[in-house]
Amino acid sequence: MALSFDDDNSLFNFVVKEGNGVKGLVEYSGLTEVPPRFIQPPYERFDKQQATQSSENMIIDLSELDGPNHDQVVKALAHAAETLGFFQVVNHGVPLELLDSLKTATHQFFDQPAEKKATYLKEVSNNPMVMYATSFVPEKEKVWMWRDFFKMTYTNDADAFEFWPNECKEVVLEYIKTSTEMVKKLLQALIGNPGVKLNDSGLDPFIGSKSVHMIFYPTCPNPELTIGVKKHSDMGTLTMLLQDDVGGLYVKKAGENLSSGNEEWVEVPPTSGALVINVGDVLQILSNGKYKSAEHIVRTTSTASRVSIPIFNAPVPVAKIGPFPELVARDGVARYKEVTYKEYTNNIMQKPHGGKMALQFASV
Ligand SMILES: O=C(O)CCC(=O)C(=O)O
Repeated sequence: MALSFDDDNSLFNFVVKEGNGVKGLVEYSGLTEVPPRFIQPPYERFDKQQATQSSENMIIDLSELDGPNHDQVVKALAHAAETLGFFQVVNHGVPLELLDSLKTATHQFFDQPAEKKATYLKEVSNNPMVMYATSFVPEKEKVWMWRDFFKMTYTNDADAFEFWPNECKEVVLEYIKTSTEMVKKLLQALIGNPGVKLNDSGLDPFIGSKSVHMIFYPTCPNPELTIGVKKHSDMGTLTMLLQDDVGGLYVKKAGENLSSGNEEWVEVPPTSGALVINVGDVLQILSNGKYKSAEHIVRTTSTASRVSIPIFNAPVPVAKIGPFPELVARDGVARYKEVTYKEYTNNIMQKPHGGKMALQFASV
């Protein structure tokens, strides 16, 4: 008997509990309309006609960071972090073949049968280092996002070797290893620009928690009604993201008077060989508001499925997050109070995913 996906219970069982995900739903007897559970209220939807191309060049060549053009590159990084909060980097030191292998590994992971993926469900795996899920927290969300994801938490290489899936652990570990160098350089440049001196070990507490997500956005029969990821800013320090050539990531232009419904969105265009970088809430706090953790959104499309692979670089839970004293002295005011990262994330987890409301928790 065919399943009816208008019934919330059978939808939950099929998509979440049995591990079919949104991908399985699309593949099941050729879905022509999304079930009501995926229909977003109008204020959460996204119309790509309203988005624009950025008038600025978002691509920064990092090969110049160690050469005679160092100061210009730092200026470009700081300008991007202060304005859009998003930029893309090329010549970043992460091998291009590795980027291809990561996209392939992501497709291979999601192409596995539901029974295999279901072994990584939170309730099944009993392993805090991996999690396969759909949407964000489907048990709690009234409306689901149109995506599946697989999260790998990084603590150290030995744990990753033991607990991550054989099929992708090597390639993902290499991704972390090669990108951490670059992330440290970016942070040195961004934090050093307003005059804060931190050596490598000073930076470590702010990027000591890492997780890698492999995300799959299936094709969607009703892109105008659904969303891949809702508007949100990232809570960590700096996010690095690899996207394929399908596109769908948009960033909100900063502007105090751009209210809901009146927002301006700019596409982050797929760029061969580039990695997308964005400022997280923590860097906004550390920089006393100089750098912006921009809200972003992922739309769905009916024409192609999309994969992306972000690494979320975040502080260790006990790290104290507050504006650097040098910046408070320079600005004459502390715009945020000091909280531990654990307090910050606990506050976010109690709220629905979305927007930038979490930052108010740390605001003075
Ligand atoms: O897939 C993307 O391009 C962005 C993903 C994202 O924003 C997230 O997972 O928080």
